[in-house]
Amino acid sequence: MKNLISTTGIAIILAGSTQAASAAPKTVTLVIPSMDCSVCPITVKKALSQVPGVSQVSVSFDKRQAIVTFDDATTNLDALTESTKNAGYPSTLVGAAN
Ligand SMILES: [Cu+2]
Repeated sequence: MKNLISTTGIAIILAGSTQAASAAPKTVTLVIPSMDCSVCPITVKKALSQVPGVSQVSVSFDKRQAIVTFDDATTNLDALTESTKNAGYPSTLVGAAN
């Protein structure tokens, strides 16, 4: 049983690294209506940047939008929206590129 667990663990690690090597970066635009002053985008950007797998974040206060580039093998849309929600700014997807 112990053997089975450690073998499975190694298999997961190997599968993870293979995926990461071949993953294409994905870019999504999130709309964040609750940003109400010019400091809000800084908080939102910080929250999104801290999600593992996120490589680029651009937040527009004028448009109430955040454009996020991330590695879809490492993270996903739910993790992004969760991070802004936890920072106090619920967000939703407006469009996806790639
Ligand atoms: Cu603000």
